[in-house]
Amino acid sequence: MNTPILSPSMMCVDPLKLGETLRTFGSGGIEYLHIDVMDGHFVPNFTLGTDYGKALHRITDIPLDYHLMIEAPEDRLGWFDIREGDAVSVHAEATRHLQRTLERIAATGAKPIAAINPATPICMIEEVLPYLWGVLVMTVNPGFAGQKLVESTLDKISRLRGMLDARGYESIRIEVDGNVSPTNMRRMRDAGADMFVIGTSGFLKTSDAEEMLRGIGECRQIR
Ligand code: S6P
Ligand code: MG
Repeated sequence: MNTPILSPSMMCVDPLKLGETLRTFGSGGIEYLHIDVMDGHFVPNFTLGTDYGKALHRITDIPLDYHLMIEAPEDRLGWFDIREGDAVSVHAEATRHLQRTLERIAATGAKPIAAINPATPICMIEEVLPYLWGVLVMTVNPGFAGQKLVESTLDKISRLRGMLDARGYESIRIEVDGNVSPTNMRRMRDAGADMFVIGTSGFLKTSDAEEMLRGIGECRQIR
């Protein structure tokens, strides 16, 4: 099993405490910063824009984990400041050209991830396994923070882990996003997830640095 890694959701960070929070993430050894991009079409909301990642790249060395909840991502990758070492996820439901899009992401030096909504079956990504660094299993319907876990996604994570391992893709990461509380994180980890988006259900329920660091420590206990 891959070592668990953490990717806190930047849309859940208090924008007035951005600098302090990034320093806390640095102290906590945070591996990625999860950037939720919503277009008002694929999901019913708008969040972080194209300039946000660019700004973060100027002030931190922590790689970005772009989560593009946008239609036709293949035409819009160039709008983002994607750097080598970043991760980029695109939704299987949002593109007619998933394989091409994943190859375009890989060509930038970033790590390609295919994302699937709770109702999307894992067979949707079966043919693109050779092009993946990770699969993002949405554990809530995308669009908003603060939602409740869709319980059926736990079994889906187990089946996906089983499929990946059986086919020799043990190194493909399973990222989970939505209601990753400490309790749910344990359950998701047991099911085979190894990359965790932490938002308001986890250590981003607070903007207090010490409390946040304690929350990060709690996540690190989950091996
Ligand atoms: C949701 C988005 C997520 C949220 C995250 C919030 O559409 O993709 O990344 O920011 O799920 O976490 P929580 O703990 O509030 O569900
Ligand atoms: Mg997300």
